[in-house]
Amino acid sequence: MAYTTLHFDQTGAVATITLNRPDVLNSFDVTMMGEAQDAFRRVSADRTVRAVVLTGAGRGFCAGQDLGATTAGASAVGIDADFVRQGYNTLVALIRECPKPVIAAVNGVAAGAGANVAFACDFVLAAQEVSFVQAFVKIGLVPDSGGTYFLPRAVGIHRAAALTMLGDKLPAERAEAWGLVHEVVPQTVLLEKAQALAARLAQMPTKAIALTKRLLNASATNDYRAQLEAEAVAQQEAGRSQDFAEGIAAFLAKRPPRFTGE
Ligand code: T3D
Repeated sequence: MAYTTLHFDQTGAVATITLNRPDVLNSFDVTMMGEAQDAFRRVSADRTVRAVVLTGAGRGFCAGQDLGATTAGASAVGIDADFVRQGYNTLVALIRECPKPVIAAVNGVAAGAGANVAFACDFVLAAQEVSFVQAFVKIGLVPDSGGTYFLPRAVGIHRAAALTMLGDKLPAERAEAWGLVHEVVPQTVLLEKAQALAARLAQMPTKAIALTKRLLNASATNDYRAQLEAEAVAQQEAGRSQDFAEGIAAFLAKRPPRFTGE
């Protein structure tokens, strides 16, 4: 697919997806949603990609739904649940189920679904001056894109209530203190840092990382016995990978491992 609303770049084993509708702070229209979904399907399927960076062009990361192109604007009956299912729900599932680590490099404001798409990523790096806004309530909507799932788990029910019911800006440094952001860095080095982290992850045992991500996803709903069982099954799979054999061989030979992701 040739993209018109995002840039797709692959350097070595790191893919970088850059949302590119800067005039509207990279808010989602139907085209960008389709292209973002296609890009995540592509990186998931491509064995040469072993880590992914998601960022935005210009001064925003993503301002959620393009309010000039919402289904409410296009239809007298308002928003259709299928629009959300086929759009945001699918995109968030593609990120959570991507068998590669996904890093959000939040270069500018992340609002509405844009904030929650960032929180759906495995790592969130944010520039110092960035803020996250659960903007939905300001226009009479509820949080979507997994906001009511990820936020209470990350920050607790009361902070989640304040964020989602008030819709105030959450500055990057407070988001870091609350555990929503992995690291806050100066804007000038954000992309460099995100790509360096991705390059590091891309040299690690990709299969074990994919299985770890699957376990972390499952932990939100499993009880501890079910989670122990899931770990046993995943360990069997990891323990039959070429990277496990390489990890053991490298350890015994006292040399750095050369993981291939297989
Ligand atoms: O179908 C459905 O709708 C269901 C799905 C819903 C999912 C959602 O994400 S709902 C939430 C949608 N997003 C918002 O409500 C955020 C709206 N934007 C803002 O509140 C503010 O723009 C920000 C807090 C994000 C940033 O403020 P600021 O002062 O830094 O920038 P600005 O001046 O407001 O925006 C810059 C430009 O981007 C401006 O255009 P202009 O005047 O320069 O031509 C503004 O209109 C445009 N823009 C910003 N956000 C959106 C947008 N245009 C369309 N849609 C947007 N979401």
